Amino acid sequence: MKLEDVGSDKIKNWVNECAEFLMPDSIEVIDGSDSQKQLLINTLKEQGDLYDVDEKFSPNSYWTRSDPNDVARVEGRTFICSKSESDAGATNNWADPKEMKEKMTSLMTASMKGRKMYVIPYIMGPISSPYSKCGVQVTDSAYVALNMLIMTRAGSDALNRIKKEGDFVECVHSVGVLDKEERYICHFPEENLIMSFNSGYGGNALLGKKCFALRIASYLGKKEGWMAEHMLILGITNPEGEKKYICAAFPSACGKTNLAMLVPPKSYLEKGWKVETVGDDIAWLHFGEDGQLYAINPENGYFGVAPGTSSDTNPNMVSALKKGNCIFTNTAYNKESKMPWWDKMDGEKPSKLTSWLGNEWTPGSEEKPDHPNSRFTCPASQCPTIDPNWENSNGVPISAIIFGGRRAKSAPLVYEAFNWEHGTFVGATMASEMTAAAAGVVGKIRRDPMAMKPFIGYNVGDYLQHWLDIGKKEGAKLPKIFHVNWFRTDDNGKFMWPGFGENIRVLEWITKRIVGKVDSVDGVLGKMPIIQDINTKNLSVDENLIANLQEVKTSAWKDDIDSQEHFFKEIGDKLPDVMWREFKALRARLGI
Ligand code: OXD
Ligand code: MN
Repeated sequence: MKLEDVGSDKIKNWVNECAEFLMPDSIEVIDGSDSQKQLLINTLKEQGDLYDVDEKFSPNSYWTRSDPNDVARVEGRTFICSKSESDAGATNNWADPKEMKEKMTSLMTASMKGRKMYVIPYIMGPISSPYSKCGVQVTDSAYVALNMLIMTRAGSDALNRIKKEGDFVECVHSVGVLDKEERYICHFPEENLIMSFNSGYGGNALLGKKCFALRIASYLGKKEGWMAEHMLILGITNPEGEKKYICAAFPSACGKTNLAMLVPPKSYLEKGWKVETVGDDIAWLHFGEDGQLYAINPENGYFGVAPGTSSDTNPNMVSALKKGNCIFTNTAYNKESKMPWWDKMDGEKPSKLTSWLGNEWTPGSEEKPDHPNSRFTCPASQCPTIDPNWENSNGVPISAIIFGGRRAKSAPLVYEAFNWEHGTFVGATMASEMTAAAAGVVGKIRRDPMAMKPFIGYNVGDYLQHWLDIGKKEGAKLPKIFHVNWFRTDDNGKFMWPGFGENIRVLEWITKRIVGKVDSVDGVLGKMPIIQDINTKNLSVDENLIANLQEVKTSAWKDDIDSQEHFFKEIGDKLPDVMWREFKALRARLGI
């Protein structure tokens, strides 16, 4: 579509302003049509950037690889440009908005010379939900345009909505020359503006996702009385046919996508338990008229980590990929069979591959064939367990919020917060221990409040206050808050809990707590399950397993308490007093 035909002066004027300094050779508006999508694919193929994937494995799917220096989010180069520095807070890099805009405009000047500029109107959230919000992204990357067509509702529906509402988040993106020294991902929350330069990686370049749906949206949520959270959304139905929706926040590498698509073990399936998927990464939560919190998934696709994805760990994801329409980025690729390959993928490891770096790979090669952060982009609707309400305009009613982390010794398998304020504290003190593979410092605690540390678009102290304010809303029927830990290890460093599909045993307890079917016992950390209430039938485990998993050893909490205190001090004056009160109460209960 031509810019003249968009029918919105607001979009036209803004795009022309962008074009003035970006200086593209031509402009094309993304309308979402199949023919246009095919042209994007052809363009990338002609450039040698996109390769066919075997139709029998995944039809209409492609393999690509990125520049080796551009494979992940760059927190150090990500900025919140609020007028006042104190509005960015301890967890963000801050820059003055006027200075940063000048800097970005100057850096990006003429960056699209010789290139086409794509204009992508898109909606975050179901097309006609009152809770959805629109954006328009300009970009010089056909790869980004293609991915945005999967990850968001992009094209004419979005254009029509923007024409009606007049409002959109302005998203300026150019891959530039991928210079990592001049890579900037900048957010201007007070102006509904995002500027991103020198990266084509998902989290830095598909601006609807982390930049809009979390950083800008969390700021808007604070202003407008709702919440944008780094949470999966799932529906769980028990054998009596009662269904509850649950949100869950976990830091990266804790299995969020796997939990969202959980396949219950045979004994649960036979009884009639069912888990359905609303979203795997982001939830926008609003109060309904009945005082309950309702969640929508603002995304339209999965941007999942490929390594580790298999029929054992996530059969639903594998089925979704096999339906096609996917893009595989930075996995390895078999040029003969046209198959992507990643670590732990189903089937035999081929003896010859093209690595993510573009080199010929054989088992003797020193480099790894796939990048550990290699990804697939896949339409959400293809998930076999997609929830019938996943696009419901009103969202789905949330009965529980789960926080979790990777904790070898400290956190038990599950506990429930005493109340909303305590639950906010449980979320605020969320943490995960780094694995040897990731950081080389096994056991080092990384604090990650609500798994939102890199995604809160304003001051983390104000963010925690917003959680407390949500809890004070008159007439609110708040979800219960829980904490889980699938990663406790024994003295030999082995995981004690089987995890994956068996996690439904913990979800079962949670659903029973929601309706008051089981009691709890007050413990040091929160309300603990009565051991027998966690079902271990058909699990070949030690009879003391649950008791061992629920044990809270004071000695294991000493470092954590010190690290919590340190983190709260870092947050500074804006940390709500309630957080210090809860911290002191926990320390007293632990007796340390
Ligand atoms: C993330 C992601 O980095 O979802 O959290 O990609
Ligand atoms: Mn995420």
